[in-house]
Amino acid sequence: HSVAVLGAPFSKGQKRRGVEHGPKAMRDAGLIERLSNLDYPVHDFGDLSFQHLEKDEPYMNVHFPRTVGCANKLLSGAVSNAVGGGHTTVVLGGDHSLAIGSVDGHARHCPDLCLIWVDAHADINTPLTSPSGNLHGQSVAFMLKELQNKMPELPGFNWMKPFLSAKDLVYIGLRDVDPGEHYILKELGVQYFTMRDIDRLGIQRVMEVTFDHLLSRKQRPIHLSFDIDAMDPSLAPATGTPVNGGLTYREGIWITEEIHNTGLLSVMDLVEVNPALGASREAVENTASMAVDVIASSLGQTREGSPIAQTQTL
Ligand code: DIR
Ligand code: MN
Ligand code: MN
Ligand code: MN
Repeated sequence: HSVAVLGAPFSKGQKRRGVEHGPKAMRDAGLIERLSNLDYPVHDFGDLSFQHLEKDEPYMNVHFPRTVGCANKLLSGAVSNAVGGGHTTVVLGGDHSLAIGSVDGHARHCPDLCLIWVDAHADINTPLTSPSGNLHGQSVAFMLKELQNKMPELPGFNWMKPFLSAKDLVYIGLRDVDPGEHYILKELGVQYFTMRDIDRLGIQRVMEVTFDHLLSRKQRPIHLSFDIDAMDPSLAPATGTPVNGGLTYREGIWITEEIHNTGLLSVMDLVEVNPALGASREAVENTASMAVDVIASSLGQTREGSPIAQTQTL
């Protein structure tokens, strides 16, 4: 097994500048060295370069549709190539709209994938329900087959078709869901765990039910889309839309350790680290370091240590 790292310095899925520097912040926090300590080769493919589109007027209420669509088309191809090359692939965001291309590219190679979305937000607004017009709050709506007839045709998106069923998706960490999103979640019967559910059940049970829901019929590749704002803002302050009452450090790492232990993680996104938004340098470094811990533990870094690493030093 090998790991591919792909930077996606993209920010037009929302309106705050700075999130395009997320990949650099995570690399500066030692991401590649940390992954090199695990026991497989790491290929850093660097950052993609996305096109600037001069004319990209809003369509309905949606901002930068052509720019976001075009960037996601590029990312989809890159992720599809990396997965096709046999790599477990890590996409560094960038804002969460890039999950559209990341999951699409993954699905081209692995049509039976399932999706675990760890986020304070459901990102399932349609262009019609979106209160902000930001595409990072709509990513999942572009993927779902069940929402096809609720999605207007957006300029920039004619290269893709919805590919995911609502039953193949689980949310963890929700605590800021818009009314239109709540309606969609209920109507489609999506499995989701809010922070309240985590309080009630405990994170261990939440992960058991998640895997029951997604994997009990058959083992299949997992796409983990991890928005750093799922974590409590005390741990990850440098992000665009922080919401109080998030995951503790130990809940966050439990989620990723359990996903690693399935042996099925195929692609992960780590998004919404915005180094321009920390109140201090320390706040930015803490956020990037949290993101690196989430990625490393998704890929097999353990809290109990590993026997192989130990023999090498003896
Ligand atoms: C809000 C915020 N639901 C929207 N979404 C965010 O704009 O649709 N997602 N921040 O991460
Ligand atoms: Mn290789
Ligand atoms: Mn998100
Ligand atoms: Mn979010």
